[in-house]
Amino acid sequence: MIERVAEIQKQAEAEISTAATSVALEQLRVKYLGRKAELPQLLRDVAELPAEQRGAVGRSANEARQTLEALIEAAAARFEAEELTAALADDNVDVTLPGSPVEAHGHHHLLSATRREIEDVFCGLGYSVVEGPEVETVHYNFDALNHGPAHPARARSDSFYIEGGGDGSEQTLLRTHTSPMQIRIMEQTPPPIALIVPGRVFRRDSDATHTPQFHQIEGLLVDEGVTLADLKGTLLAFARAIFGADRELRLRPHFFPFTEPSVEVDVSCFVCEQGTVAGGNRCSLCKGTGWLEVLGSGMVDPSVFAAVSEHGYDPESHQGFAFGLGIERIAMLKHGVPDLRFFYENDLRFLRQFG
Ligand code: 2NL
Repeated sequence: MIERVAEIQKQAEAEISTAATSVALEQLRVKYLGRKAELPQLLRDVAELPAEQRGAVGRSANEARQTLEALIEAAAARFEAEELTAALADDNVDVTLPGSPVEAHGHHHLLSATRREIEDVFCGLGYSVVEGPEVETVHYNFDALNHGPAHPARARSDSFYIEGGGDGSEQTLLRTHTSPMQIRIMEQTPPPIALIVPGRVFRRDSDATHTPQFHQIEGLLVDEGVTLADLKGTLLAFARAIFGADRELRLRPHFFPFTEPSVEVDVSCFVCEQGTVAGGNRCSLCKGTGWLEVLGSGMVDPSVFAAVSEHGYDPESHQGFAFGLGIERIAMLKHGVPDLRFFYENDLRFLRQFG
């Protein structure tokens, strides 16, 4: 029996030394040390041997088993190290190589792209971009902005009022413009200030040129010694950045509750020469006038400053200008969009033209 143990050990050692992979090695472990293998069986049978043989056979079989176990363990450790090294070499990534980014899918909606384009222009002029709440109080939306008690926009039929206000708390509504946030900023920040407020606004209106929800950007600058010339220069920079370097501006007198004087601002048409297109025909974009109305504006009315006078806004020492524009209107003019409703219908054939 002792010879048989030696034979098994010799054969196993030879096979273990030539095993080429950890899988092959595992097969050898099962073959020589597994439950059904000869050597462990031999060890189990030792108990049945005559007493004088038990010691010697048991010892040699046990030693053989331990030797083989140690050999297999050593070989397994070697394979593990080799295989890890190989896997690491395989996986070697040079993180300094340029990436291969996935191709971009989708793009901004034309209204978002236009808003960001306008934001960029005013950021370049040193303005901050600020956003505010869509549900506002009557105080911020109307009173502080010099909208008198009889102003038509206050009517239930023109604005979206939120239920409530009957318990003595202030009546709220969906903001009809983003200027309430400019009042909030003046309450928090002493002059000088320069900011624009983009955002969604709400009016009870619905036809080809009005939707109950649209997007606005309002701007406000307050400092000492600000004049209408500053307003015109600022808006000219805006008009040239958005509509082209050759644009001119025209200011027409108008009325807004929160500015005095107030002006409507036209930009010179960018598809024609003074209303006439090639061939002598009337320009269809500006209707032959040579001008496109783009926004409303003016010098901040002293009574608006009165609403924030305890925050450092004194109309004796400070002046400001403000303007409001519709993002939809700017996008329609610039890209020739014929109907406001295209912006909200989510027809991909429309949206994808502006990718
Ligand atoms: C338009 C043009 C305008 C303003 C908005 C404003 C804001 C403050 C003070 C003074 Cl906090 N004015 N905003 C000024 C002029 C025009 O919007 O077409 N609105 C109906």
